[in-house]
Amino acid sequence: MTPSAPGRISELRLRRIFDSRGNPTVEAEIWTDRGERARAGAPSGASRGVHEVMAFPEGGVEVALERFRARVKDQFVGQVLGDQTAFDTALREADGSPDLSTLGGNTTTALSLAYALVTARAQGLPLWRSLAGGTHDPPVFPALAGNVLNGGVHAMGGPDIQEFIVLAEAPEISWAVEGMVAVHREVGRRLRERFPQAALGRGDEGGWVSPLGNLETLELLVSACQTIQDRGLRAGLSLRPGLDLAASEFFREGRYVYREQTLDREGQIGFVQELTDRFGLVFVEDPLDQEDFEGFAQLTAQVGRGGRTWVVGDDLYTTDPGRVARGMEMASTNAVLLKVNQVGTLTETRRVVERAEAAGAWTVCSHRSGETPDPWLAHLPLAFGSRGLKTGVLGGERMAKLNELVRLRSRES
Ligand code: 2PG
Ligand code: MG
Repeated sequence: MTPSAPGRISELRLRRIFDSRGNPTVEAEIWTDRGERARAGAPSGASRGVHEVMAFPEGGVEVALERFRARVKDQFVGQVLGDQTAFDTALREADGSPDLSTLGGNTTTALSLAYALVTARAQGLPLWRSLAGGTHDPPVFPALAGNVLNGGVHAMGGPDIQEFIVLAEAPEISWAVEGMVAVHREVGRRLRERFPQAALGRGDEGGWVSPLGNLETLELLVSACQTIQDRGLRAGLSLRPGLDLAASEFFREGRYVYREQTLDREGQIGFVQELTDRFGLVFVEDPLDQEDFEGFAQLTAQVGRGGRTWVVGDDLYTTDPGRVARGMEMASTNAVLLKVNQVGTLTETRRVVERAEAAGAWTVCSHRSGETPDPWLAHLPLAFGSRGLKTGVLGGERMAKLNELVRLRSRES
């Protein structure tokens, strides 16, 4: 970031908006003394890790707005653009609590992003280039992780496993999008065939919700991926299956309680390993409870070797630099999920990227189940050099990120 970037903040606003689930969240808007303006909204999770910062202070969005007026609004006027670390540090200080429970992590996330965006605008750069220090390198596009079937707390009914994912990689980013859409459609077609009379729907992230159990849902996903892969839509397009188990959501008193079975820790590790081997899963997120660094390490040693399968920590880490450092030391995972509002600022998210990178682990930037139509998420994998972007397949708020990638690609061509 260039400290000599032009301009200063002349005005900040925070307002209440609604996310894709209809829940209230916040959007920040920042103006500069040279007339630039940018705004950013913050998303919200449903399967939240216990170590995430507080999205809002006690009392919710209204209290967040009051605290913003008392602690940020006037105090931040005059700050220079172009120093993200200084801005984010000042936000942390204005909050003063370790879990951001004064301002709320969604308030700081929206402000941190609005500041990054207005800086980029002032520099005449796309967000990702600005965050990458004004680099002239061509962008490297991520693999896409798209949610094809929803379960757990993202669906009404459906399997216990939260997300049945297709991991799409292609020489052209728009081919990867097409591939994910084709798998989603194929699954829809098969569900209709199998349940001709049933009312079928979609979950919070646009994936199908079906009456099938965990294993049958996975079989359906795997077979649909194979069918579309075999169709050879585009040269070099790879469509492979994965899961976000979000296992903390069905972990009760030391056991993993599924509809069909209850497993202890060793049983769960064995079960996930078996699924991974049998179905060729390439992406396995939160296979174990969020406190089980050791269990993650056991599984990673078995299925993650050589990067065969991405073992991804989400609730395990909650984008917290300290927890990621611990996981990297223990080789708990070979990949780290990044959600800015789990930790509250871009600066701390970047710190996590550095920790993961130093350990040779990949990062995956991620949406939340309650999203806004903002496209800023699409810039983060390019800025941070992340190997993946997890942002769903269908739904306007998901497609907004995918279309932004397509736009960034066409800008380069
Ligand atoms: C997850 C996310 C996004 P939520 O668990 O990875 O898919 O869900 O936003 O509800 O935490
Ligand atoms: Mg997750």
